Amino acid sequence: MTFPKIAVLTGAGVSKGSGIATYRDGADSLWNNYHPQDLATPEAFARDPKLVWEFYDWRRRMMAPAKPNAAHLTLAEMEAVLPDFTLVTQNIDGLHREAGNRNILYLHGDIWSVRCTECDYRAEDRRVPLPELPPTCPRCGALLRPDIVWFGEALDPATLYRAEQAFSQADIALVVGTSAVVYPAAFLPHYTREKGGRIIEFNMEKTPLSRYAAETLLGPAEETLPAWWEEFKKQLV
Ligand code: BJW
Ligand code: ZN
Repeated sequence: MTFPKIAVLTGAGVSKGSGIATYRDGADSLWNNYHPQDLATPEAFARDPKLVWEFYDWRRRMMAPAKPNAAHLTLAEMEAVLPDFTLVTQNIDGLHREAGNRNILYLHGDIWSVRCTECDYRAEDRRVPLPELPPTCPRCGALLRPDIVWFGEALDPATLYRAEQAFSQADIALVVGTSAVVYPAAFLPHYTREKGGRIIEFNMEKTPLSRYAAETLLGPAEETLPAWWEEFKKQLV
């Protein structure tokens, strides 16, 4: 039997069922309450690193108790079952790793990692709260920053390349819980379609990608994704 090649792009909606606020939908979403240009840009960090770190320390406190939900667990099972499966996430919360996925491409970085603004120091740091804000580099004493990709910053080219390859080669692109407005991430599913593959979208509502999708399954991904996978698995045996 030949297994289809599957590439998955996830966004904040996949973690909504774990209690983590999304960026753009609804009154409790992050950018409805904070201006990204004040907090999630290199300019904001240069202007006021302490304020930016206070924001991320607060986010880390919100995310620390969160547990993977049924959508994350389904993606971990898919990785275990499918020989050609790539998970690409825009999320920084680490819940895919906690669910058991091992092969994850982080497009926008990881909130549990810090890196130096001057030298090449980079390390995992899961302390909540951080003892000192803003934290400084143990190697050279310069400021540390969250190891995430802010607006206007380039994504890691090797990670982006691997993601582009996976979507170009996939028979099916699953797009889960993303508003599909932030680039270059939002372009990835189009590679699959350009090569004759299908896009299947899982979201609460339609997005700019929906018109390119073979199907948009409306509803919480923690319900629709496990249900889709249960049906899909039947075709594999
Ligand atoms: C559910 C659900 C449930 C709810 N089940 N679903 C014009 C055109 C093209 C590009 C640009 C442009 N102007 C500017 C740009 C560039 C910019 C960009 O794309 N901006 C757009 C907003 C227009 N992009 C960049 O700057 C990127 N870099 C870049 O382009 O570099 C160029 C360069 C090259 C060389 C040198 C230098 C530069 C970088 C983008 C980095 C994004 N960073 C962030 C912040 C991370 C840090 C932090 O968290 O603080 O990443 S922004 C934010 O958005 C975060 C997310 O990963 C990203 C995507 O959001 P996502 O995941 O889609 O979340 P939401 O909230 O938008 O959507 C949630 C969805 O879930 C909704 O659809 C809900 O309906 C759904 N949902 N509950 C299923 N239970
Ligand atoms: Zn350093």
